[in-house]
Amino acid sequence: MIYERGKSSISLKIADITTLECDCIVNAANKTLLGGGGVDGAIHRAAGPGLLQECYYLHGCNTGEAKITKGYQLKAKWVIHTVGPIYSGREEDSFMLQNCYWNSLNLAKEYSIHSLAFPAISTGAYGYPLREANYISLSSILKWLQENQDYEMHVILVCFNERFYEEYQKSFQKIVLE
Ligand code: AR6
Repeated sequence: MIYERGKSSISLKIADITTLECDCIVNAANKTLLGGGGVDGAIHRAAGPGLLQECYYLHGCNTGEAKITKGYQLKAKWVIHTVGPIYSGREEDSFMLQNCYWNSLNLAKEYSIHSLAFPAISTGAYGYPLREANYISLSSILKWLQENQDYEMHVILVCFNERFYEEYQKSFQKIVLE
């Protein structure tokens, strides 16, 4: 656990996100929402074909926005699909990445979801530098939790390996010290 206040918490976990038993997992998808590689591919494989069928009816998703489906064969009841920015080094990248976390949390609240696991959106195929991305995601999540203090929300940040875990811890220290 790296943060706990009132009804909310943030924890870090080294895991394959598809194995988690929480209300909802977030998918780092592309604009088509019709599957891909990385975490997107893993989620579709683990959820089974029902997920892709439901995704067809969503008609894609813009960068920074989020859409929800059921979890099918996953342990998680729901999947929120969000589309991170393809890293370009421009200022709008960070705005889009913040939106991914913010809009996913808003959508989760709408569906009465109380535990939500995020992968490190955009840090794989989309090339976002890990340190910058972690700082943006943590700041955005902390701001959301502070603005929604009346709502119980447990956020799990899923790290694919130890390097991600260490980088998240460093980013958190930096934010706390600011
Ligand atoms: N569990 C947790 N984290 C994972 C898993 C997993 N099973 N698999 C990968 N990661 P990426 P993006 C981490 O490339 O950068 C897809 O093709 C991985 O180490 O999955 O947002 C989509 O369809 C990395 O840190 O997503 C899009 O076209 C993070 O998840 C595109 O990739 C995100 O890596 C999206 O690119």
